Amino acid sequence: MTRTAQDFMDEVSKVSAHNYHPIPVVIAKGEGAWVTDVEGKKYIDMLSAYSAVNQGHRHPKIIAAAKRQMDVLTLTSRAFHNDQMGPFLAKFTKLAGYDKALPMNTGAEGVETAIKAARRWGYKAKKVPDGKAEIIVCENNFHGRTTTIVGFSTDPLSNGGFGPFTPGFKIIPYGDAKALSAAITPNTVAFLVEPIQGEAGVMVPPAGYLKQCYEITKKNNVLLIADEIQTGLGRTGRMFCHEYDGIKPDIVIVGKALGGGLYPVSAILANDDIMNAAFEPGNHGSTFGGNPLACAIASAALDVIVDEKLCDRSLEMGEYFMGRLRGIKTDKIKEVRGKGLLIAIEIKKEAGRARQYTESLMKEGVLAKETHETTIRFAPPLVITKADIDWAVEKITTVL
Ligand code: IF1
Repeated sequence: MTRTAQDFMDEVSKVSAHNYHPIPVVIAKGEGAWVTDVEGKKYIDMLSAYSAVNQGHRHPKIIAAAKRQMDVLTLTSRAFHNDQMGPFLAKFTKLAGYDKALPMNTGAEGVETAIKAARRWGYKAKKVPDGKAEIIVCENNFHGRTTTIVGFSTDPLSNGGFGPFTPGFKIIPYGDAKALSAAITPNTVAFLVEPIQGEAGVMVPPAGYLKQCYEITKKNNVLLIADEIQTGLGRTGRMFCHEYDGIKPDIVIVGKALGGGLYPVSAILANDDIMNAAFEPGNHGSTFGGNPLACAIASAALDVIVDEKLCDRSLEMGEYFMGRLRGIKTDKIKEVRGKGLLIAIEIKKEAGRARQYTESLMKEGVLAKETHETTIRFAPPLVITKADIDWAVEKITTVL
């Protein structure tokens, strides 16, 4: 007897920890911007695994690169060199405009790597007294799930009961450059910020915010660390969202779509002054970070973004999509906001809860994910077509 979606969900409920409350769909296949469930129903993917599938599901060039590499070499650890890491990092650093990159696996590891880099730089280059380094972060941040990272989260759901936490973090309001100025002390080594806060509800800061922050950090010999894990690699209509502010953060953290939708690959980018101050043989690493399979996949993932002009496409399709959403005639929408293909509909409080809408959308064949009570987020693969968007807007209109 074939198993129904309900059978799969019941099984997960029994054998898996209950650390998620997924939309009740069981996906079995994906291609481009579309996925198919175990019962053969097709859906448009309006989440892209939180921007990890920017290139679309199973992009043929990325799959081919992975298969090629799997047939020759997959893992060596960093105890030995492999022939894929150098070429990948050369391509990546040239594209991003930094001297060096340090590859890891998940986004949270990338963030941890940036925190370690900033602290070491602070002690060695800025001469902060030992053990006193401070890093400034923002309210409603989301940077990952490690104990250090959730320790500076302001979301009780993320860190409740997981303490004690790592000291050395100071929290300021997001989007407020004056608050950054006021929070800096002689021991501040870095300001860690998302160019757009994703999990907080696609919160786009005031225009020029990052530029102001950059100027403040430069004046005070503080590093600006941009967490571009969700906003990077074309998602917001540029390769990196910080390009809108015409700045170059001291450290950029990249993840998600760097793995081309099939493998966890993250990295930090920085110039020699920081990388050389921070790292020496033995003080940081990862068994899987920089492995040849990851590097072959990430290299192809970058090629697809460049060759298929996915940044321009994201900008163009994002503007079209946002325009169409703003044109929906309904009294339920409070605001449509976003940049590129990172978009949110804020529904009015009296219109119910976002979750009702994402579940109704699922029944109509549109997979989106709510965040908090009143925000529905839309972040489709950047390869999405205008026809796909039109199809989705029709369903979204029906639901709203
Ligand atoms: C989950 C959220 C999104 C991130 C930024 C670092 C990380 C993330 C800006 C850590 C990860 C993911 C985690 C995933 C859901 C998703 C998410 F809702 F939780 F907040 F995208 F909005 N910096 N975000 O967005 O990267 O270690 O996960 O690779 O279920 O926890 P990771």
